[in-house]
Parts: sequence; C-alpha cells; structure tokens
Amino acid sequence: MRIFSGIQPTGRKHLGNYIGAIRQYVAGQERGEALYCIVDLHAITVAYDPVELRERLLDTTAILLAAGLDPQRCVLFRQSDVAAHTELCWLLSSVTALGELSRMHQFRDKSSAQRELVSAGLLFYPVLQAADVLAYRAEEVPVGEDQREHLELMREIARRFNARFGETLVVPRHRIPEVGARIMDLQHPETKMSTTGTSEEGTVYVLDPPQAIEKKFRRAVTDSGTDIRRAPDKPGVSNLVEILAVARQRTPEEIEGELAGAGYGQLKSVAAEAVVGLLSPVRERYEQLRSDERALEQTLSEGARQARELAAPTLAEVRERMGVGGRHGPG
Ligand code: AQP
Repeated sequence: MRIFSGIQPTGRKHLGNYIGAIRQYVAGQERGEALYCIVDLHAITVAYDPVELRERLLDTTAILLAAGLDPQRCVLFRQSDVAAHTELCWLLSSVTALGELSRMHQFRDKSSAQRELVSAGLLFYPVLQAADVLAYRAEEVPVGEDQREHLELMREIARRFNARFGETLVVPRHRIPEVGARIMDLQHPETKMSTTGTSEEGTVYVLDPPQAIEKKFRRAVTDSGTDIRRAPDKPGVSNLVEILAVARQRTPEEIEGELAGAGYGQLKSVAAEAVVGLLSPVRERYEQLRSDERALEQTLSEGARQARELAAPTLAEVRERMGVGGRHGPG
C-alpha cells in the first residue's frame, strides 16, 4: 500500500501536528511504502519571509527525522524539488470547480486573516494538495481532522478526472486517528491548536523545553464541575484526557477510569508529565540532527530523486490522456 502525506515547513510544529499527523507518519513506515513531503510551495500562499522559509524547512526536516522517520524506510522530500507537483496541479485545475475552491473552510478562514493580499495560491491550495497525493497514486493519506474537507475535494478531483479522461488516478482515502485527530488549544479549548491564530500559551511546541510544557499545562483552561470525563460541555477536560491517552498509549476510557475521583490539578500535572516524556526524546534528537545541514539536504535530495521517479509515470499518463504534449513525451 502506498501512503502519502504533506506537512508545512513552519518549523514550529506543535503537539496537534505531532499527535494528528507526525505520529501516524512514523507508524505508516511499518504499514506500507510511505512518502512524506515538506510542502514549501504551500507555505508561500500566505505572507512569508524567503530566508526564513529555507531555515524552517530544515527545522521541519530535522523534527520529522527526530520523531522517527527513517529515510531507509520512507521517502522524505521537499515539494519544490519535484516539478511534477506543480505541473499536475495545473492539469488538475481543468477538472476542479472554482465554486468548490472558494467554499473550502481553510480558504475562507485564511483569506480573511490576510492583511495585504489574498493570493490566488491560497485558493489553489487544495488543487496543489490533490496533485501532491495523486502524482504518486497513493491509497492512503494520514492527516488530522482539519484536512477532511480537502481530502474529500481531492477524491472528487480524482473521480472527475477518471470519468472525463479514463481510469488513471487512484482515489485515495484519508486516515484520521480515532483519538487526537483534533487537539485543541490549551487556553481556548473550543479552538484547534494551530500554528497561526491561537494563543502562544495554549500551544505546546514539539521543541518546547520541559519547563515550558509544564507551565502551559498548569495554566490550561478547564471547565466547571470536577469530573474527569469527556463531554461536549467540557472541552478543556476532554482535550486533556485525549492528549494524556495518546501520550500514554491508553484509551480515553482507561484514562477516565484511572483518574476517577482525582482533581483537575492532578489531570494537568499527569498530562504535562506524559507530554514531556513523549516530546523530550524528539527535542534531544532534533538538537543533534539540526546542526548537520549538509546531511539534511542530502536526505532531501535523495528523497526527491526517488519521488521524481515515482511520479513520472503518472504524469506521462495524465498528459497522454489529456492530449497535452507530443505523442512521445516531452520534446
Ligand atoms: N490541532 C490539531 N490536531 C490534530 N492534527 C492537527 N494538524 C494540524 N493541527 C492539528 C495536522 O497536522 C498536519 C500538518 O499540518 P500543516 O502542514 O497544515 O501544518 P501547520 O500549518 O503547522 O498546521 P496548522 O497548525 O493547522 O496550521 P495553520 O495555523 O496554518 O492552520 C495535518 O495533517 C493536519 O491535519
């Protein structure tokens, strides 16, 4: 089975990214042929600094390797190193409806947050995302809950292409974890933990030192009442229970059972301890890996070489089916 997922090079990956996505990437290496792409071309759709982008891309590469991605067992590469993504994005735009793109939640949220320019790239984001996955004929895409809508559109694009031009693309399915698919901000537990748009104190970063993690959990917003159980009117406690369950590799029900009768203070302190235990080894490995930029670049360029080879047959077939280019490939 082929697995594909992309992650933005924001550098400051948070606990939501780790639990919703990165943890699944690591597991994916055992289950199939896994490809993971650091999507710098997606990052340029909002305001950004070019010098910083390169740095953050290497930070993200080092975080992924530190979390357990192994270049011997997966293909790890930079999106802009493989031209097939942008070419396929353009080709797929012919079977993508403008109305669908403008209705996407992410586009609506992010476009209203832009101060100077709402780029056309932001609107096109899901088409490029579809191209990322469809170029490799991946069957499964591990993501967090927030990407469900984009995945549905991707499936629709693949189906529409196949209906219009003949069976060519694989219609992928998402893999959203049962627990931890939507980690919430510790200060605003009704809002998703995210790189942009939530509070610094409510966002736990993968590279936060233990004291910072402990402080953020200590100050986490809980709810009225005293019961430790998940419920729609208890977003703060529900979030802490889910985080603790993932960090301890237990079910949320087991956590609720274990902590029955304990107070919120204890829930926060055991959650902090478990998350420190989860993230500290990643931070320590990151420190070692990040300093060797040549090695990081080498890993990415070897990954890109493999990715180019895997994407080429799909691109050739898509061009052929669409009647684009010469009969015998690019002139
Ligand atoms: N809070 C979350 N809980 C679970 N999964 C999450 N993901 C993101 N937030 C949560 C998943 O992480 C993967 C990578 O997301 P990305 O490439 O979009 O990275 P990001 O820009 O750093 O993620 P954010 O925080 O979602 O960014 P903004 O602030 O831009 O909205 C995806 O699989 C995503 O589902």
